[in-house]
Amino acid sequence: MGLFSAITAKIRGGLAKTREVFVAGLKSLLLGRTLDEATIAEIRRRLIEADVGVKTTDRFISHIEEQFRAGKIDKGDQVLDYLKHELRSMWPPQDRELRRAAMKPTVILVTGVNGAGKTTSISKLANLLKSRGDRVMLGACDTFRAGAVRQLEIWGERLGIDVIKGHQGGDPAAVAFDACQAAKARGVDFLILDTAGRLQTQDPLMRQLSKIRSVVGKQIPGAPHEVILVLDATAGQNALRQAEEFSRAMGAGEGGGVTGLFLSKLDGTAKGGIVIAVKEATSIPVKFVGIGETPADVQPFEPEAFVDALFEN
Ligand SMILES: Nc1nc2c(ncn2[C@@H]2O[C@H](COP(=O)(O)OP(=O)(O)O)[C@@H](O)[C@H]2O)c(=O)[nH]1
Ligand SMILES: [Mg+2]
Repeated sequence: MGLFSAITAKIRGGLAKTREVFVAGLKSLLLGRTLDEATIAEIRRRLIEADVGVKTTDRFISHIEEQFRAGKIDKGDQVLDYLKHELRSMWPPQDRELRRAAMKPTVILVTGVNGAGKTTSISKLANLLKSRGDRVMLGACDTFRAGAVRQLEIWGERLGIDVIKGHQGGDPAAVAFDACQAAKARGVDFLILDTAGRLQTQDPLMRQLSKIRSVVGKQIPGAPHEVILVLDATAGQNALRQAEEFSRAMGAGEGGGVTGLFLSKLDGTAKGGIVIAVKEATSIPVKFVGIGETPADVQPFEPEAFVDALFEN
């Protein structure tokens, strides 16, 4: 109970904008009100506006219309209860836990477009794992962007976590190789690899990512055990497209594909419905959400806590 309320309190803070704009709007529309067709149309508009996604919104709205026209519901409060209930049951007990290799180290490859929040999210993940008692190492495979290595190094210094690096402009796969060697030699539990931002349409960069994967796989059996795609929650529909296209570009199936999503910057948007749209658009589980700019601003994604944080006052 104590732990649960702590989680809820933190995610509540991160979802403040969404709650104040989207949910508060819904509540003022529905609480204590009698339902009519115009209100149902307005609910639809607000769900779409909050990035909930067309498919899910239409499913909700059809059900509400049906119930309303059949005379089974006539109050706004009943709609709110229905929405909360639907949202809570949307996520099957999916595998949201971070995978862990049978033999350490577990390798996590982090990818996404420029500015999505990869490096920041890595520091959060590293911090979280370290706080759970795991030994973590970072590999600075973003050799492309000036300052990228230094950015990761600074996080490493602050968190007391080793960072393996090469030189700027060097081969990122070579850094990945060195990082694997070091991770094995030092017996760490997790190796997290930062990579340069890329678009799923940039063939050379996607090939570079494949090369990193194959180097890592040769060094450590089954690696990378997780491929985490970082998506910027403020990017709306673009984030959804990235999820679809990255997972296609990275190849699905055994040993391939994106294994989990890190939805960053949820604190920076009033459209937290994106979490729902991502569920609608892809079968890749959201494993973490980012709710601020410091290493502590991370939450494992828990649907119950998420819905509670959205709807409770
Ligand atoms: N508000 C907020 N900002 C974030 C979050 N995650 C990352 N950022 C910011 O997004 C910007 C880009 O992050 P960075 O990690 O450098 O992105 P990268 O290019 O994908 O490595 C930085 O200014 C971060 O502070 C988050 O969860 N919330
Ligand atoms: Mg970066």
